[in-house]
Amino acid sequence: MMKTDTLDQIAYALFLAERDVYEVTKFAERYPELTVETAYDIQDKLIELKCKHEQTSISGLKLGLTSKAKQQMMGVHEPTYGVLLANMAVNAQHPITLKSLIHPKIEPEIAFVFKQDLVGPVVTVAHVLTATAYVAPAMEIIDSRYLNFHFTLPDVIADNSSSSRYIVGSQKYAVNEVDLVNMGCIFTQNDEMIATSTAGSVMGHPARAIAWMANKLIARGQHIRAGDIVLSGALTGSATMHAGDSFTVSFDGMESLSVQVE
Ligand code: OOG
Repeated sequence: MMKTDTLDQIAYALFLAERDVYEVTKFAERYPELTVETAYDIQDKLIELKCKHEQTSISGLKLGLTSKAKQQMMGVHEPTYGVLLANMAVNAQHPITLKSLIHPKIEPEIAFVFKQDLVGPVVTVAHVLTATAYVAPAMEIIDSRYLNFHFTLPDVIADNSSSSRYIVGSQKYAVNEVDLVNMGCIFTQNDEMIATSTAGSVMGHPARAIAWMANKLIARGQHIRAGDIVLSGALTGSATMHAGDSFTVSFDGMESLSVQVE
């Protein structure tokens, strides 16, 4: 068992690393007793700190490491989730600044916006689809607070699953308007195609990743709320962001979404 004080210290160290834009070393090496459950306790504490100090609130949730491409890239073989805050939302109309970020990467995502609460423990793909108001193309900027983006599963969970910023397209699509298994995805950087994928690369169906999370959340007394935005996890590996880059994600049947880096 780890002491509450230690959990508070880790949460605060991660909070400061993000606020003051520097890397920290992994905690799992120093605290071999750090489990996945304890890591989610740290994540909760980190979110509390961020809501209080940044005067923001929870806007939704994100899944991480739900596709083979991402699991292989990061050497972690289980999905994770994290919390999205209102101040992480970025408008695609404006160039994105990298000033306050450590070593940001960007990846294509599908956003689900909920019209009903979704409460585990027996949530299925069908329940997720019924509770969804709409889906939209999205991108997530991840920015691990760990040195060289290296972490173990508990480390990345404590760090809110590397969450940093998110961008959601303005066009909304009903779940039956798009093929959430076979829909192709093309990810381009500076007009060059860097990765392709299909919606089903996320656990066979992105709604399956969300069902997995809903069934995990209930064990912690939490659930997906009506109005929440949920990112179902990257469909491809992530791309390192540099000043001047542009990124576009194009899904079959959805309007493409582009961002420009300042
Ligand atoms: C962990 C978060 C990954 C995704 O969608 O796979 C993630 C990381 O790679 O830093 O958000």
